[in-house]
Amino acid sequence: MKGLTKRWQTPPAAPAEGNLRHRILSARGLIQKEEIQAFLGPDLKAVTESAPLAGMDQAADVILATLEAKQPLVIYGDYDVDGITATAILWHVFHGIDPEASVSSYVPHRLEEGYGLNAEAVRALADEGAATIVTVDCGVTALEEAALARELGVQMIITDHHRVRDDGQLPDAAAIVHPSLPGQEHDFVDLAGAGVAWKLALHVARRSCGRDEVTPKLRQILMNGLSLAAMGTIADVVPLRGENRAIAYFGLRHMANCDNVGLKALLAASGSRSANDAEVVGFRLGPRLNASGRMGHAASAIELFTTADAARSRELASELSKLNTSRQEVERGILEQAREAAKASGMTEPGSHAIVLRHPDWHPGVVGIVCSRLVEEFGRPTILMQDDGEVCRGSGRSIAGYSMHEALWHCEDHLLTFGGHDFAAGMKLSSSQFDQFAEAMVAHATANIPAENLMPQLNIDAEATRPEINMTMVKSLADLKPFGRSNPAPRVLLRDMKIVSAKPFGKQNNHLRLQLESPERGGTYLNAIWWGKASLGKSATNRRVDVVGKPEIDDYRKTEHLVIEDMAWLEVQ
Ligand SMILES: [Mn+2]
Repeated sequence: MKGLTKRWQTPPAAPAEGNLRHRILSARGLIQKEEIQAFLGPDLKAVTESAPLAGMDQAADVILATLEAKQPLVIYGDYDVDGITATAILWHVFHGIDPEASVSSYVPHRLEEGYGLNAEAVRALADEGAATIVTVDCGVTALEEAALARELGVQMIITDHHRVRDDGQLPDAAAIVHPSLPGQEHDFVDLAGAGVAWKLALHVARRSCGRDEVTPKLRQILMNGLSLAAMGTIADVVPLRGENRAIAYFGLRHMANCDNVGLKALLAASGSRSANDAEVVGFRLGPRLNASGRMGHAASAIELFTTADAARSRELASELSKLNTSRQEVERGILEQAREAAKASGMTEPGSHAIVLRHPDWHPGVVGIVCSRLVEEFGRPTILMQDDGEVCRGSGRSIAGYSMHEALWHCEDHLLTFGGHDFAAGMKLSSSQFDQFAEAMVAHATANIPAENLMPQLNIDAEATRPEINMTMVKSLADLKPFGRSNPAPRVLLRDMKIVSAKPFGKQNNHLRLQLESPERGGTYLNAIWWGKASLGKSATNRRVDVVGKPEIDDYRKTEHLVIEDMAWLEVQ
């Protein structure tokens, strides 16, 4: 089915029995009573009582021995939210086990060093006397760096959740803690780096106590860490099911009581008192933390979560907010230029199924976010790069059903380095190769993406009737939170609604407020809003439509309403 702006994916054939919430759960594969109960009422035991991850015992041996011998231990992190929170989780638990322990952290510079373990950093840490390096959110493909660490006499413990190398080779480390090592898969393989770090932290804490029941102090540290793990899990966009759902659910719930001064300062700086919603992490906290890596150095985000000094934490939180504001400004500038350039290049026309552009002034730490916006706007995979005259550096984002990573493999002759996955990737190439690269990418995308796939897909959970969208039902849908990947906010289809009124609203009058009448033409109108669609305006009034949206509570009016995502005209005018 086709709407005005998206392809609709309606729920499979026979609609399930029961009320709207039941039908939504059933569309998401939750059918048995026990499954539904477990989903609606998560249990942290799913995380704390499941089998240990591969490598955890060996890792705990090395870590506890290092702490006991008071030898320097370095946590080697990453500059995104997942890596930042994972670093802070281990830092606090190790310090909790021994406040005198020599535990520090290292995070590579996003633009200068790039992602993952690098030899120069390993060498520098070894020179400074590190006895043990514990990676988080990286390292599982770092064969050479692990070999170097061994040569330098540093014990390397790798904790990661990224895919292992295609050839199956693993680094020669003292321990590898990972949820999906071939042949040693954990019951739940989709943990984020912060989830892996939290489970290791719990295991080490238990081992240090000699039993499963840890001390009250360590318990508090672990609960605070769970709030950090929730942030990493949500920000890394891993599926919010199974153990991840429990981590996100309990970590968000604990956030209001979390006594990490940095997290408190960050909540205050972002104008949120707590973060009971995954959206607060996605839209407020996450971007501020990521801004450190993109615009400055992620070390300041790690300091935020590890300092005990409240004044310093406020200073850091406000610094992150400023970096985020300048990131937004830079992003706006690139977006305007890139949008114009994309149109001018003809890459948004039929017959060109990808956008590949470069510019000398585009900030390589920000282009990835702009790619996402262009993908949304033009429905095409997009690559944007900064060209410094010699080398082009940039990022790409793709659409469902087209692997950016595979596309880059196809164009590897033109590339110096690249890495990533299906939806997102980073790459570097010599400026002289740019034109050939762009041509090859656009040709590959055009040949491999059917034209109809350029329209983004909208997955619908269930059909609903007007009376089903009521306060009681909408409130009960909140039990499905936290929403995120693999558990999005429920989306329903209402058929044959009549638009009774449609008026622009908002500061810039760019949104649309509507009233919809049900096919029975009785009962109360359904209030609805459609963000950014004021242009549809009066022409919509009196028309009949099928409409897709998310039932929500209008906080201001204290009633249920539908946040519209798309509609389809039922008759031609
Ligand atoms: Mn990660």
